Amino acid sequence: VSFREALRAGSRHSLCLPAVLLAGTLALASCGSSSSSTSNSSSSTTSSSPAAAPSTTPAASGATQTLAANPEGLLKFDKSSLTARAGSVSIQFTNNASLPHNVTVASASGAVVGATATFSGGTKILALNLKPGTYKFYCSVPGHRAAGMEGTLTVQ
Ligand SMILES: [Cu+2]
Repeated sequence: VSFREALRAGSRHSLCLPAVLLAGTLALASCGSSSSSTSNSSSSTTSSSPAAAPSTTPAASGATQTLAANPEGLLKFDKSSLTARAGSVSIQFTNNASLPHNVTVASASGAVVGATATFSGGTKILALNLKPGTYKFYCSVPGHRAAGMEGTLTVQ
């Protein structure tokens, strides 16, 4: 085997390299889209807070659910589950982080039933009319839901 032939073999080999790299990135890219909704099975019997006498009367029928984004800017809500009665449901969402967030509510099938605007600083109320069922709430800012900004809203 002459040196020239070895060189040629070597260059042919290095020609293959970009194709291998490309295949690698393609494989990576297809891996990234495979994270579907993982339903963490937290038994939802933690919401029965001791009946603290309500000093303020909640507005009409639907009690207001409160939810807050992590004030330090972590991609988290302060709650991973909410429970409400069917009918009018209000979610009072506070975002004191400098990072803009929203709250989006979707049905079990993934259909969005309502969302707040995306904002930072302050509180917005998302008023919905919901039938009994299990819903998801999440932040629809790209990447935030995947990073953990989601939870389950159970409507009874
Ligand atoms: Cu967000």
